[in-house]
Amino acid sequence: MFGSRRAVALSKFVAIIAAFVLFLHLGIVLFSSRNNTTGQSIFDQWTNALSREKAYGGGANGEDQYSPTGVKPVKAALVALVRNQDLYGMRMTMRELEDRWNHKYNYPYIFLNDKPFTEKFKRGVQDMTKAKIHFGQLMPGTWGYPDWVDQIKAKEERDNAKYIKGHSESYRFMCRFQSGFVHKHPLLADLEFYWRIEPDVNYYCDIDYDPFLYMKTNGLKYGWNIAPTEYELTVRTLWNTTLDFIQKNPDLIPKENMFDWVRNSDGSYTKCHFWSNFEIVDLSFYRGPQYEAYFRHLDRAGGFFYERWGDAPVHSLAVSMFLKKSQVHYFNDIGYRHPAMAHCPSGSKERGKCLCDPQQGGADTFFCARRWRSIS
Ligand SMILES: Nc1nc2c(ncn2[C@@H]2O[C@H](COP(=O)(O)OP(=O)(O)OP(=O)(O)O)[C@@H](O)[C@H]2O)c(=O)[nH]1
Ligand SMILES: [Mg+2]
Repeated sequence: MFGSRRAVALSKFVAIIAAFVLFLHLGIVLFSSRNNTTGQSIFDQWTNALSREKAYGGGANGEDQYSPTGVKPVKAALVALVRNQDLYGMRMTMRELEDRWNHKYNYPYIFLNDKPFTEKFKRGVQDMTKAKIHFGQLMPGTWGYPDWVDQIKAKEERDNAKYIKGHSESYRFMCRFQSGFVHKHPLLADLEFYWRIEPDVNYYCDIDYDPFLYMKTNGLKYGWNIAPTEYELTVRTLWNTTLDFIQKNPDLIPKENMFDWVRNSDGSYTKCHFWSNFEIVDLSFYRGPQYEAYFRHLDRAGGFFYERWGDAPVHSLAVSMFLKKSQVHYFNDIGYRHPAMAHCPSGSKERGKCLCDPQQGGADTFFCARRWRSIS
């Protein structure tokens, strides 16, 4: 009896020692083994992954994921000017952006408003993301009329306007703010890039990379997705006011630019513009002296009120005057819809990552998208 108990204890002891030796051996093999492609030991890869996580703020799975509160590789945010009543439209946009992209990247949101945000709005949007959200009101003087604008003339234009949003005063304040001031808001002061978002838009496709990082790494200044033509009645004098700016400021216009995108061969305006409800921009472009001088020139002319100049044509004319085509990126891979127009990337069906039918998108066949492809 006693002898067999000793035998059992001895065999247990031997089994434990064997397991320990085996474990030790496996450990040595693993830590010293070399990976065929990188030449790094698994130990090296593991410590590198840890330090990458640290740089990106502690993302769980390496460089493609960043923690909600941590430092990101690009100082960037998703930015919207928005009203309290746009809560549910904004939640829809956020849901799609989070599902397709930002749940892995956790870039912060910045919401701006000409009125104080309600608690309901703040809670309602925060429910949609684990990323940080910053809420801000507009700086004085950035919403409304500059003192040189004749408000009676502006009202006459609104009363007689026969074009979309023509009767709206606040829409004009919005366009002027987005053209001249959003990039100067203190909440954006530390940002290198912004991605403008709007309520009620769709993001159809998984985005498996960081577009901010892509733009920064490739020296890109402006990213777009849909490019329609502008309604003539809203920009009656914008082209001539822009030509006047060019004539008065030849030193600000670089030799190499993409002005042929907006200028027809007979010198007239193509009215092509990047639809700015989606845009990813290196903010140093809007903050720079060329853009600032152009905005001031336009603002003085009063066309935000005497017509209904939109921030989209204003941004686009600036991009065309001041940037080279190689600094501007067509985010052809981002499936996107803002009411009235949609872009569904071709090949998305094969990739199986989009909730749209490439046949029904259509935006990459628009005149301005084709013209974009044709200019050098
Ligand atoms: N705070 C604030 N935001 C506004 C105001 N007007 C428009 N916005 C926001 O500015 C952005 C553009 O306004 P929209 O009304 O979407 O303009 P749009 O895209 O030309 O027109 P839609 O086809 O109606 O979408 C949206 O994010 C709006 O929420 C306003 O008076 N106050
Ligand atoms: Mg909109």
